[in-house]
Amino acid sequence: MNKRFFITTAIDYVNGQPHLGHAYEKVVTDVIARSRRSLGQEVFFLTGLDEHGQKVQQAAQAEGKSPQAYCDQLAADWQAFAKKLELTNDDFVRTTQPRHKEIVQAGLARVFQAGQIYRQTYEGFYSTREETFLTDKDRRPDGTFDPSYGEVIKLQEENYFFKLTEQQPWLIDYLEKNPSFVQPDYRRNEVLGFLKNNKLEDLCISRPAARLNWGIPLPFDKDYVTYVWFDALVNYISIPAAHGDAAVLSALKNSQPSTLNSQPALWPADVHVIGKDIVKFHAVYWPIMLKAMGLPLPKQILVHGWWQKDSAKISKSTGNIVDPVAVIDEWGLDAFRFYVLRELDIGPDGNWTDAGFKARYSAELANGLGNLVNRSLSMLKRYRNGVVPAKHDELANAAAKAAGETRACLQQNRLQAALHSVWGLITRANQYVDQTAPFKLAKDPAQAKRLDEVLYNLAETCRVLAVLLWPFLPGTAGKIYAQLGLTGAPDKLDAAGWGGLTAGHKIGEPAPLFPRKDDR
Ligand code: ME8
Repeated sequence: MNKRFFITTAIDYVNGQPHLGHAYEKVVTDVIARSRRSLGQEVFFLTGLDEHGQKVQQAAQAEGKSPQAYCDQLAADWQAFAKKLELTNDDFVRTTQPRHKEIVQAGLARVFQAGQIYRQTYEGFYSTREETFLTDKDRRPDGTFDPSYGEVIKLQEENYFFKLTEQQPWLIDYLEKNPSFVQPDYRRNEVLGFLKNNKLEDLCISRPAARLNWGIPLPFDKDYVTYVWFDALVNYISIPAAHGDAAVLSALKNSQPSTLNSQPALWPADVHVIGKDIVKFHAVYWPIMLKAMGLPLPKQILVHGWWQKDSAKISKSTGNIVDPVAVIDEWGLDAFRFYVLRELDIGPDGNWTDAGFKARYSAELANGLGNLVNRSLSMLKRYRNGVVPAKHDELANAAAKAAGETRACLQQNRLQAALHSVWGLITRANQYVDQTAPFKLAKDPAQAKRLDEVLYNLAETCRVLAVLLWPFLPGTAGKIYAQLGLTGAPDKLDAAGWGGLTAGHKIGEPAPLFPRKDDR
């Protein structure tokens, strides 16, 4: 059975509506998933929601709802949001689903049996707001705890702990031997620095059910629920298990391989796309958990940066937000997808400004891509009745260069660099229109052959662009294809080879792709 390219996003907390940061991560992951499909790979793209925990329990109580009813209502909004972004996810996990809970319990049972989980009394400080234990190391220089922790109380409580300390040496070794495990490099170096300079403390993985009951019961002690990360991270294997993944099922459910051969293999994941704030959980806790469960590690953790707006933190309370739905409704989905992907490489932090958004819309989408496609196809329609002339290769090299670079970038998940290359071709083709001046050639019957050549080069460049753009701007790519009178979707990179349009083919109706907006 072929292994599919398995890519995941972080699963979002259901304690509010989706914001720019969530949208960005999901779009990045979608572009990688589409790229791999375009490159000919079989893909499984997973996203979803993280629904347990104290915050959800409290928010539900405040609204007089059961936690499940509260989650169900918000999950509908988040699933609608995934559709709004035109994500091509193959499944949508909710951690309250039985298929997930079952695997969390199987994983915990396995790690417990392996002697990696123990019970101990904890005595110390506890932040109820952040649901987290604190130590003296968390104090600020003046001895107090950061106000973001809210009330910090002294607590004595028995809990279950997952052994991490003894795992530190092999993990350091693994990170050193596998440079691509955490990307970009500076994130890997941060993880290595952290591991080399700190002793890992064992991880508390439970809360007494008497205090927090909105969680998955520990299979070996029903008075406790598992807490946050042992629940959330396991989504990356629970959904493969639900789809019959042999590796996960044989590790956690002792299923016989003979009964498991009808499904595509998913685990290990090829890429976990996550934000910079949850690197430690993915690059330190998750590998140790997997090893304890007898499963191989994911191939890569790809870490993106955080968005700010107008150089300040995005925050609902201060009103400094970007509402992705409002932007999409006003400017179109592809304008949103383009801005976030073109503006920010995967890694550094980004800064959204409305002026920057409008500038890119106007220069790169309306005047760049939109203008090229619209004038190319309109001239073909006007001067040749929409019929494609004989093949000609003046822009073939430029198109091949862009296609080759784009392919190489997509193979390495370098999305911003791919867009650079594609826009190189757009700029070249727009210059070609200005240099060859087809509107002048059209006035001179002696130049008819030259006009045919120019029109072919332009129309064929538009076709190649549709193929290269499909992972990024699927709607726009589809429109270009339709305006060219081509059927199907431009969803295979192999179709980017020069010469796809044949003489005599009749194109469809040209229409503006990105209407110019008046900048008042
Ligand atoms: O952390 N810019 O959920 P979450 C870019 N449930 N990305 C951002 C961002 C911003 N301003 N704000 C948040 C959780 N994110 C856990 C994950 S995974 C097994 C469990 C990103 O809703 C953030 O970095 O707080 C994370 O990758 C994702 O949004 C979900 O964040």
